[in-house]
Amino acid sequence: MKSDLLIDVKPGGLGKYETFQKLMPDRNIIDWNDEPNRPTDLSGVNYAMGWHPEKGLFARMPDLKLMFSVGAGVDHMLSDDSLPDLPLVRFVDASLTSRMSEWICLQCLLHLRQQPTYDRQQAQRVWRDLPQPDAHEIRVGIMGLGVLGQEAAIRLKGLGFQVNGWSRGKKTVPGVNCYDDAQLDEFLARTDILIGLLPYTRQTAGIFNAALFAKLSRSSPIGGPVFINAGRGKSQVETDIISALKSGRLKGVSLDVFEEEPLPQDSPLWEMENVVLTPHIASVSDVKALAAHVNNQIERFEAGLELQCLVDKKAGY
Ligand code: NDP
Ligand code: OXD
Repeated sequence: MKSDLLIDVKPGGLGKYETFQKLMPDRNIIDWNDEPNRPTDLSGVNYAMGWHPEKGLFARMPDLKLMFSVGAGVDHMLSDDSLPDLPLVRFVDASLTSRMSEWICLQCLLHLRQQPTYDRQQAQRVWRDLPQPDAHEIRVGIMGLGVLGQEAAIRLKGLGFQVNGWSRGKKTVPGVNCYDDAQLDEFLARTDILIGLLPYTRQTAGIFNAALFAKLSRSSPIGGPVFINAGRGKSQVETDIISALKSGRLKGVSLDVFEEEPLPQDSPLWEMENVVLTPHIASVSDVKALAAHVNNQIERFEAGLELQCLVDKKAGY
């Protein structure tokens, strides 16, 4: 039997550790969610994977060599002060990237085609058409031009939108106007639909706030700026989003992530106009792809090869 892999994923998160066992029959897979059968001694565990894992859990594994995040984001792991100083591998995969691009394109098209208004009209049996700009008149600005942001940019280009992107270091993406850290104001002034695909770090905490919304272009052909966020909820200030929607500073929003998840029942966002909410499902990790990715990285590690998708823990993503 090869060394243990411990999986700490709450039910409703992944919950299918059997997929891992099937792919790695000669490894002892510990399902940390199976409380009655949890081992007390965690020696022998060389690999551990989590999604919002119990704080302090990874520090209890004296033989741990490699850590995995179930998702692309790792803020849920790095927030554990006791996390061992070991390599951390995040999830990067074609299905995850594709799912995110689908969600982003869907939201951009919903706002371009004014679907929230037509939904309201349908509920009231109102037959009324609205002026309709074309995609090529709309400038979409993506904050976070990483794996997910770059693919979304390319797909949005394919739909005819003008696409701009902003990241810490300047990127080169065909057909996309790329801006770096120092050019945020310039980037925002040219944005009609703003997309958040940033990781949650000290630098990005609360970045989507009233001051930032005030810098967005005021000449959007769809009647005002739209904010779409699928990065992390703690990068947005929801009270500022609500005020901006009320004042008309924002025309609409689509949010998949929230400061607190699940979104509290008493949040005004639930009932506001031009607000599209989804429960952190923009891009869910596919369990088979995840198991293959983890297995592949463990095999690389054991063969002495370089690991892929390593997190820069200092940068926080
Ligand atoms: P990457 O690490 O590939 O990309 C992150 C991007 O953000 C990079 O372009 C990076 O800049 C940029 N960035 C980070 N910090 C800053 C900063 N302070 N200022 C400017 N730019 C910054 O991540 P992914 O694209 O794979 O994923 C992005 C995030 O999406 C994840 O961290 C996660 O939070 C979220 N996510 C949400 C999902 C959902 O279902 N809602 C699903 C999957 C992911 P640079 O390129 O210069 O390093
Ligand atoms: C992720 C997520 O980070 O689903 O992968 O949020």
